[in-house]
Amino acid sequence: MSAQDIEKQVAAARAVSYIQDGMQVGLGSGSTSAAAVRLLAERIKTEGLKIVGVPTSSATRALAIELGVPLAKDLSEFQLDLAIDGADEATRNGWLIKGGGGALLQEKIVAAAAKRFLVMIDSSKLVERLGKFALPVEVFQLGYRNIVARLEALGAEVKLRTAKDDSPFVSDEGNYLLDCRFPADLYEDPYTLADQIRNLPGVADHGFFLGMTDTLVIGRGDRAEEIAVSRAS
Ligand code: A5P
Repeated sequence: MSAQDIEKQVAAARAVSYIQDGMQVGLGSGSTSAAAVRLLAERIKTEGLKIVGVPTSSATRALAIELGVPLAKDLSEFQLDLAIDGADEATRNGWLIKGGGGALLQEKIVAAAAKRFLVMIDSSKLVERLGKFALPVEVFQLGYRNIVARLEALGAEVKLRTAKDDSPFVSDEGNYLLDCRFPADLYEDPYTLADQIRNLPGVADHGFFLGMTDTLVIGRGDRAEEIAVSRAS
């Protein structure tokens, strides 16, 4: 296991330790979340822990089913005690960039429905300022090149995300992902940039998660550190 994978594992273990009997839990996507789902499955087996999960992607759903983690049957409405998820970048005040795995739409819906949103990262993801990681913007396929032009007009360098065979990557919702690099100064006020992106017709959502995080759990070496975050930041 690489040093980064160990940190992901450590962060996932700390996050899973917060899951209690009877909870409804949002299950994130990506490799850190997959580690958490595996640890949760272990607790279900060994402790008889009873929980109901709400997955944030088809990949997490498949993993949970494979490991016997119970999932909510009705996904038309849910209130969650806790949601746990990874991130591609996080600041100390809990601003995130997510969507590196292409699951940001469901991740945001699930995080927003949780009383507590706990974000698990390895130490390399903690940044002073967002923006090193390209911001994923999920767009409808119809007229997506128009949106590329509009994002470029905002100053972004835009790359259509591709799959292994070089065809466009398609999200669980059938959308495309545009990975955007904006000029550094625009990240100083991510709320304004987020609104500008969100207001473009054809944008399904963007990977900024602002004012949503309650706790950052950071894997550092073989230890987990925690930062409590104010949602107002
Ligand atoms: C999935 O769309 C993302 O938001 C992930 O949460 C993020 O990419 C973190 O992934 P890893 O845990 O694999 O680093």
